[in-house]
Amino acid sequence: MDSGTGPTTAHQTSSHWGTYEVLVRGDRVVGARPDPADPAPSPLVDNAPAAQHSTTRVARPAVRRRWLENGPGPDTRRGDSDDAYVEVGWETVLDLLAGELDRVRHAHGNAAIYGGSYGWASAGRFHHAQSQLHRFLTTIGGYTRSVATYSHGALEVLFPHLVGAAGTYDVLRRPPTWAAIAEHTDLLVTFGGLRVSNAWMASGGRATHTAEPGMRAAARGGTSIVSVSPIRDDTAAELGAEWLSAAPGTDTAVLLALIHVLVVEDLADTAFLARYTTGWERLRGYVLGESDGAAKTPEWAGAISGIEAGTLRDLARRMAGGRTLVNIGWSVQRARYGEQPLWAGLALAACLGQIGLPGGGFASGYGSMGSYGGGATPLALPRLPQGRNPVDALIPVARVSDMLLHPGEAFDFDGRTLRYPDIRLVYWAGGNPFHHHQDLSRLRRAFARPETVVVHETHWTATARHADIVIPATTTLERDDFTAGQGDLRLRVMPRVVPAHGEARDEYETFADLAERLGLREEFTEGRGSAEWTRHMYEGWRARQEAHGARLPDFDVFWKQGGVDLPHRVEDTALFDAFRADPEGAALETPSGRIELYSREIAGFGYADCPGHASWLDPQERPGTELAERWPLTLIANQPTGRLHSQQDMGAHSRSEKIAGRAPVRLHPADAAERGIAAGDVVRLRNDRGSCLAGAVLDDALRPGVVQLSTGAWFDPSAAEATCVHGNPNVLTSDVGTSLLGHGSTGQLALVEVERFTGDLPPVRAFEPPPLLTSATGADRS
Ligand SMILES: Nc1nc2c(c(=O)[nH]1)N[C@H]1C(S)=C(S)[C@@H](COP(=O)(O)OP(=O)(O)OC[C@H]3O[C@@H](n4cnc5c(=O)[nH]c(N)nc54)[C@H](O)[C@@H]3O)O[C@H]1N2
Ligand SMILES: Nc1nc2c(c(=O)[nH]1)N[C@H]1C(S)=C(S)[C@@H](COP(=O)(O)OP(=O)(O)OC[C@H]3O[C@@H](n4cnc5c(=O)[nH]c(N)nc54)[C@H](O)[C@@H]3O)O[C@H]1N2
Ligand SMILES: [Mo]
Repeated sequence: MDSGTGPTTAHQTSSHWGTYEVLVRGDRVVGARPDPADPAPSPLVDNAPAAQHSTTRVARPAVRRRWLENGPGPDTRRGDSDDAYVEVGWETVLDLLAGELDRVRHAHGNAAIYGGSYGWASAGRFHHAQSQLHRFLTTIGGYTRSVATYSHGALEVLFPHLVGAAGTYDVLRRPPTWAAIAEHTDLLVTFGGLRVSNAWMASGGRATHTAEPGMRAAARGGTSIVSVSPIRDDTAAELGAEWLSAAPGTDTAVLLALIHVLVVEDLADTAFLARYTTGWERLRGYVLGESDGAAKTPEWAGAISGIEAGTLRDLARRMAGGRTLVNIGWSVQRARYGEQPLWAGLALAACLGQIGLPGGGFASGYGSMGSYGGGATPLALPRLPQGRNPVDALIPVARVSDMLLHPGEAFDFDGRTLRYPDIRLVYWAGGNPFHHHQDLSRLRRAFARPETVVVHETHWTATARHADIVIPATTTLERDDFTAGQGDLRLRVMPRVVPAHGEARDEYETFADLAERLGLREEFTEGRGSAEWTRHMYEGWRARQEAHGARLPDFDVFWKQGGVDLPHRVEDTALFDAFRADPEGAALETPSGRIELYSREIAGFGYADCPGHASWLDPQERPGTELAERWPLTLIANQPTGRLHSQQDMGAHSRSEKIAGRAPVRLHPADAAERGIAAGDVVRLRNDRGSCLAGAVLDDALRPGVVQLSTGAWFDPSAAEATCVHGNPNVLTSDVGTSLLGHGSTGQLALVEVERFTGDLPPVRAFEPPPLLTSATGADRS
């Protein structure tokens, strides 16, 4: 392979960041360019060529030498950067892995296998890594799973209590469209901004990017935007938004103060509150300070958030004076007590009385995901059936370190007491916990506990380097698939354009061969190969669409024409309109049938970190606290502009943002000056949990006291100068949940100090594969 000669051809492909064209010469991807039909393509497509042929690609199955020599067992050296791997042939690795799965399930039961495997993997409906893994693990008797997401873990658990399960689904999937906002919304108040770079993304991709044009059209059409955020450029300058610079983690105080103004100025819609909500009197008493002696006035909130009391008063009046939409960005709930700003935001929208009106009310996700506000496709997309997992052990997804470190211990979750299973084998495919989880030093200790860690990867990520058995997976460019995201416009074909790298195989083939060794091949494959499965999935989906009246081409025509527009799209989604029209007939699935501003259920759980109504709970990690005397700057670890999470970090676009090869950290010029830091300096960020190097960028778009280091630089523990010499912020973040209710990730915020780095600069070795040895049994290489 690697000929790289001959004519260059262009081929359609798709990713979570959109549909684009790859340019192929011989066996190599030599370029990438946006789809000409996409009005707002993402620059991330430039990462594809280098990522596809990176030296970090996993070329052959590999087994960690110490595991191979010593057998399964806990190992504190798991993940050491000089730990060597032995490359072995496929027959060897499949025998070894099947034997190990069999040993664990028979000795300890299937609940001892952790198969949560959280992560974004790649676009593609059939070769989706988690779907493949979950189907396989279910076939062999089940696994401990994870529930909810890092994205909006607090929302997923809280909102069913407040608006019911269907209401929660609608909040995430059927908010007012950008077109409805342009037409109806006078004022969009968004907490956490409207980041254009975030809107490049949709899980499964999006045929064309509609969010950024939607935002622009709304702003042009007369919708005023107020962005409450610690960073000005969370909202594009072209939108003309008003920026209210707020201290991170203080949104609940701001929201409660806005409610306070509505109450004392008699602007709250008491008729709406009486008809559609329950618990208003309690919340009102709290806001007025009757229940705790502290009125939640704009002055009170101003002292906490740094926003002037007068500004908050004006804002509340403006909100009551027209059609207003309140958006709580997902980042705002990805912090300690993340349930509270959501609940307070919903309560504020209820006070305004516009929930269920076109372009008004509450939403959560504009500027967080490109599909949000882009319409809906209510009929399910084609999906690989995963069967029913017979094991009922589960964890909220961000409790992974707790689970591994505390087997058998009880924990509270959403009103239940559960017990952590005793995990012996961790199986990950399509995720990178050493990117996504908080407090990576703690995660390393947790990953030392299991007897065996198995990772399927395309690349030698930090997670692969914590595995005992590494299985090389193909990339999307090496297999035939098709994709669409939720609410997408088109189902599109993703053909194979280059041969597999090295000996990488499709996950489907790996799992089919493992199933065979465990006597379950037929159960896993149902007698189908990959090509039969993609056809079967498409045709089953087509039949369901046609039962609802659509006419669609058969698989061969679909494949040849490169895609098909999704039928049954809902272009004018709206939230809680049916409930508003008929609050009895279309009652919410809550105990009261209404929006719960006070939840007796939640109050009954007795959680100090999530009481019965929206409350200001002071997080330890915020400016002004005792901890802030030692760690005076607030780190915002938001989503990267250069890539999706850690994916393709070695790509051209991602690398173009780095400084001295490190992740860029933005500082306010005043904070930098105080510390003798100049633009382009390498700096070290520190707190009690760890340290990392990064490259300084000075920018007054930040609120003073705030530093921003996005996620996704590959974790690099290869030198003593810092826990990570490349700039992964998760060495600094805290592994504590939002609350006992939701246990959501709190990765967005952490207190830190930043200093100029003056020592000898250690190299970044994240993109070097680990030491690879050739096996004595390597003879069976195929
Ligand atoms: N501090 C902080 N941390 C955060 C966040 C934050 O705001 N702050 N945000 C969180 C959020 S919202 C999320 S969603 C998570 C995201 O965390 P992840 O989803 O874990 O991050 P990715 O880098 O997308 O990981 C996907 C992995 O799958 C691999 N992969 C791609 N295709 C395939 C395939 O076909 N097969 C296999 N086997 N592997 C494949 C990629 O190489 C990559 O390593 O991060 C969370 N972490
Ligand atoms: N380019 C790109 N886009 C992505 C992703 C990616 O990795 N890369 N990841 C995708 C995924 S999986 C998800 S879940 C979404 C996440 O979407 P979000 O959670 O909305 O995105 P973030 O970029 O983490 O945060 C948005 C902004 O919130 C602001 N913010 C932080 N803390 C606070 C606070 O306490 N109060 C207020 N008012 N504002 C605050 C920050 O300034 C930050 O820039 O993004 C998606 N989009
Ligand atoms: Mo996410």
